Amino acid sequence: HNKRLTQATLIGLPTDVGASRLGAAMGPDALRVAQLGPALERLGVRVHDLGNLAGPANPRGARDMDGLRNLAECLRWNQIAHDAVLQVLEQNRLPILLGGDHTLATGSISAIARHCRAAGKQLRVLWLDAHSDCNTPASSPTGNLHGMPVSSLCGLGPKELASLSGSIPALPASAFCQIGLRSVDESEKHMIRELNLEVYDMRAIDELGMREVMRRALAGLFGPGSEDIHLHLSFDVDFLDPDIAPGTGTPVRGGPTYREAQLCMEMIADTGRLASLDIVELNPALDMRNQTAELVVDLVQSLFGQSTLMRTP
Ligand code: Z70
Ligand code: MN
Ligand code: MN
Ligand code: MN
Repeated sequence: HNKRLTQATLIGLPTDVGASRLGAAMGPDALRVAQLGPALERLGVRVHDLGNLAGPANPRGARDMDGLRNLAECLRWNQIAHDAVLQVLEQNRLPILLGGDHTLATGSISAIARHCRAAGKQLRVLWLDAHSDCNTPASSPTGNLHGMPVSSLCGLGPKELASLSGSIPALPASAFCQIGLRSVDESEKHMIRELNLEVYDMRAIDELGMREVMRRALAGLFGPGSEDIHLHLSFDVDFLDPDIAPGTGTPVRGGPTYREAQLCMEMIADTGRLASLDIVELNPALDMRNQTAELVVDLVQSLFGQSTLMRTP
């Protein structure tokens, strides 16, 4: 049986400053209403909840001179995310960031990269998303910063965001693996090639099956030599098919089914290497009776080792 970190800290970051639709700011509370903490406790995880951290309101601003929306507020929220995640890692606990929009992954993964650099650990980031989130200020069609965290972390975003980890780039592009893509801007297609990002789009999932995609994505995370790898999961709720997960701001049809998503989470759990998690882009204002939050909690249980036939600790 896998030994895993059993002390987790929930960090609520209620903001939607990186998105154009309002509502992701209510994500943390919807996850609490869906009993995320107690669900993890039942699996033997000791859960501490920091509550919702405070940050700037959403000014609902227009695009600035660089074409960006709410850069100052995004930067502040990402500093808050960075500082909270770093502190939790330094306590040897597993941070679970409750977003909030996906810009927050810039702060969270910057802290994780900083922590891994200091601890001599290798970082692997699984990015589950319908989108590639690798626009730059120059390429973005929308100016929304939740479309740029991957390029920021790879050193190509707005420099205030790109420098949060104390080093540019925060991590090598080869650390990323993106799964579930089905809405990629032309500019992002170019960036995926430029960065040589490892990507499994929906076509790859259809052709290879989720099992083979995850086998490839998780290669090197099992057995001897993998102890020094920190596995981070950045889970954008719009990864899931909107038929089962309507509660998100930018749904794209043709996503993973319930069963594919469960297998994905179970295979990540099997590595025993998961050391941090972002749950982002849950929008309760667009949900139906909290079903998307409940689905996310169900999937997170699999991610933390819930299985049909194996006993829970
Ligand atoms: C588009 C952009 C995006 C999330 C939408 C969409 C980006 N590529 N990311 N929803 N999570 O605006 O850059
Ligand atoms: Mn550590
Ligand atoms: Mn995203
Ligand atoms: Mn997305």
